[in-house]
Amino acid sequence: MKIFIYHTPEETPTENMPDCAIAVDVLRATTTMATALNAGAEAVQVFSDVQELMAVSEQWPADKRIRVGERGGKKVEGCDEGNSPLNFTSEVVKDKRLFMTTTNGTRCLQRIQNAKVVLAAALVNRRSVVEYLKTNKPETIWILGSGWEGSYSLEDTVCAGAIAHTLITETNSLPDETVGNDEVFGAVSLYLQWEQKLYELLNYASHGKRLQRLECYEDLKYCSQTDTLDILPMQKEPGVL
Ligand code: 3SL
Repeated sequence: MKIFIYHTPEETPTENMPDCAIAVDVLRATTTMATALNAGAEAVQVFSDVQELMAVSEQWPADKRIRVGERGGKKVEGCDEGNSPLNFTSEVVKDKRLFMTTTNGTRCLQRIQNAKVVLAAALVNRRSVVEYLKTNKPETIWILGSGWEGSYSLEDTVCAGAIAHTLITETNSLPDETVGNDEVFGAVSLYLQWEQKLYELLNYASHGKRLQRLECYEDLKYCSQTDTLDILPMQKEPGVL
């Protein structure tokens, strides 16, 4: 296995897709996807564009769909829900499809939709992702941070580091065998420094501060938890997990 970490979708190569590509958006898109699927959602279908989301979801039975839209941290007008993972309880999502667009996370998934296997990861489901990788041993693994509009996100890097560190240590691998780029060393070091204080780190992150300004304090707490959900969001067809 060779692990490569890319901090943003923009930095990620567009060719030679890996055996397994993993999108990370700890705050909050991939945390929300994991939460909704764990609560029994039928699927999550991602869009970069609100108009397209509205048109495609219109073809779906109204009682079986939830339109999820976020821009700048706020709910998009006309959607049923914004991007707070706390709203996606089984009462809300059971057997329904989420039609979802967010500022960065859904775009990140679209960037890698042609990889052989596409997963969505967050801190909450780190263990499930690591177990999948340990069992299936994909030859090349890309872990992508969603970032914020093209720039680096601390919370995505620490999650990428958490996945890489756990995988490397639990497979007794040597760095020369597993580390594909320098970003892996940086992300693992970040994780090792903050692993006991992830909530604090998320509050220092620039998007954490943006969510504080929007009074999403409980979301920050929820998203900073590690290994709380036993769920592996995996793409079934391009753009649908
Ligand atoms: O950028 C995204 O995809 C979102 O996760 C951002 S927010 O946390 O919903 O503001």
